[in-house]
Amino acid sequence: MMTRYDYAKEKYAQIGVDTDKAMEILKNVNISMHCWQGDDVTGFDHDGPLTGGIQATGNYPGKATTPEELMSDMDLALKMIPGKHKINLHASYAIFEDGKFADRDSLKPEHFKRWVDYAKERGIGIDFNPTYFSHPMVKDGLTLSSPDDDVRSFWINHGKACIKIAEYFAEETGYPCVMNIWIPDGYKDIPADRLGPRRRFMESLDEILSVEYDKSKVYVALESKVFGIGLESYTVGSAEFTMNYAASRGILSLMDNGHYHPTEVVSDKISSLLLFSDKLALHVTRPVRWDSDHVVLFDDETKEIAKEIVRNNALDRVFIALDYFDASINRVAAWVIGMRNLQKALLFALLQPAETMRKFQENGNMTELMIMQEELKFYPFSDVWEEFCKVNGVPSGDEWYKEIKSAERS
Ligand code: RNT
Ligand code: ZN
Repeated sequence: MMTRYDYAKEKYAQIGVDTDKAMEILKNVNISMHCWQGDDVTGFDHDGPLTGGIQATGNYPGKATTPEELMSDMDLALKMIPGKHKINLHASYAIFEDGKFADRDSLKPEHFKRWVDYAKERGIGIDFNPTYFSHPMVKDGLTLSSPDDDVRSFWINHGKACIKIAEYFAEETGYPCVMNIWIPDGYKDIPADRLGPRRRFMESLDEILSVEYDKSKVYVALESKVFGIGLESYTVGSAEFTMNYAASRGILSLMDNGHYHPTEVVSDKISSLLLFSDKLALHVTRPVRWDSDHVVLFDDETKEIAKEIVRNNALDRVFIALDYFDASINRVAAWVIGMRNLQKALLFALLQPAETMRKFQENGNMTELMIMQEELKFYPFSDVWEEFCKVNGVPSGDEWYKEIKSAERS
């Protein structure tokens, strides 16, 4: 008897799409799962509030409060996500054994040894982020662009320390480490000087990057932003700043799809970046009316981003990470939903007859292109997804939630 998958396979084969091949490719795409969804971006190195113009809202019970809890929550999530992935850490998730605290400017690889052990036991890589927020040395909302020499040098030292930690991650795990720099710096109201802070940011970054590191193991990225809460009028690390900086210094641009004006889309930016740089990095999120960092869904823009990566043959040039923090629903489920949705979007993209569609466009046959695009929405995509889950040993449908629900921390 034909299974649903057999039927889907045949249906896709009729338009020249090989479903087995698509699943094989998807299996090897790793997505970087952000640790900060598990504890509302809190970390283990401070008691203060989340600052930097970002916010996690909601008070669903069961937030992880210790490294053990966070690690076991991440394990539970990873168990429900097909394939092998990476984890993405922030410097604020340093683990201080025996109460031996180190401030951000003096963090050492040893403060991340437990994370390395975690990754090695699971055979996965680690990406990293210096943490330029939630700290008393963020003065007047400024870090690397501050006019105060002490503030700037504290944060420059933080950046340098993080490069060394990123290198340690790469060396220990055997996987390259993407180290993404994002600073919240900006002003709530109209500044008198827009150039000065940006010049200081540029010089601070140059100093951080003067540290020697192995460029085949550590990929430094720079993330732009449009505005933050309380920092609405001016953002030092704007899109123009970060893209020009990254291009001129040979580091990666990181685009977060919550960091643009609401009608601007990252999916349209990817091809331009790919023409001018070898690699780029993404934070995939879901901005609802603003940079709200909602859980990633299987929605149009996520699909469009995935299509751009797949169609441009760039799965090995784009580092994909998730970035959202929803405290209003089960946090483990939030990870699973977002990771699986991104995978679904990639699979959806892999199941398109890209060449046929490109020819329609080149021949000016936009009518047939539209028909094809619409038809594809009704192809038996879900049967291929189910099969993908099955062959990768994870529950399909919403089955996965049962175990997570029963593991809920009271
Ligand atoms: C903030 C940026 C940044 C953070 C994380 C926690 O707007 O998106 O990437 O969300 O580093
Ligand atoms: Zn981001």
